[in-house]
Amino acid sequence: MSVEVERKFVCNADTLKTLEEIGVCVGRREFRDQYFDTPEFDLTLRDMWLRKRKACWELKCPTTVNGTDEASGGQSKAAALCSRYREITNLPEIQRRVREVMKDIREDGETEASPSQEDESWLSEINLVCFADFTTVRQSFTLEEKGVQIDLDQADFGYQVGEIEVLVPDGGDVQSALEKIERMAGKLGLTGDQRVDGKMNVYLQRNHPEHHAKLLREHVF
Ligand code: V4E
Repeated sequence: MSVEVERKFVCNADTLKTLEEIGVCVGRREFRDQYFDTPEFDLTLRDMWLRKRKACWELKCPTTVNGTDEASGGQSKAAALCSRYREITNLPEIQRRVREVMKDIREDGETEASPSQEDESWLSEINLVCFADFTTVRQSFTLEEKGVQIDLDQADFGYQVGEIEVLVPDGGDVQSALEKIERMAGKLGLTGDQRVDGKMNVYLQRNHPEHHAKLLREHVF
């Protein structure tokens, strides 16, 4: 399990020029994301994001422990522009965590973890449906700062966003990841002091405005 620390940014012509000057493009790929939740949005209202990308499952969860942010030591202005999520990619562990949220729906514990990535019966067992489905073309860059990746995403619903990302292994140093991201933002000349919307934020705004409004009210977004 690792923690993904990232800062989104708006990539204008100047930022792109700087990125091409100081970074190396390491690839361009296209992927489809499908996000799942109950019809009542039990997961996303808890800031839990269940996704299937290229046949791999991933659950992103808050890094908070008992309501306290693990990285709260360094809530500088720059850190506040970053998000931190625990990434879980092990399917049985994903199913265990999702079932934990749904335990009031299936308390008898009779559903076992599905043995394979292909067997998707667990989704309907716990009433999960796809609420977002979109494709992204992603261009990735690396720079001399070790462990930092920059992605430029173009989603098929007409939204473009950049992100500076550092993956911190379990027990690793989130604070130093935040510092790396801040340095990188400086090198790219990013001056904005407002959080930039991610793809999902914009997708929900356009496709599920009521749920988007609820996520704002609940301070998930
Ligand atoms: C919506 C959301 C999550 C879903 C994944 O979002 P994101 O990491 O932006 O997607 P993507 O395609 O860049 O994934 P990657 O390839 O990096 O794995 S995870 C957390 N949220 C909620 C959220 C939030 N509360 N605030 C902000 C600014 N963004 C997202």
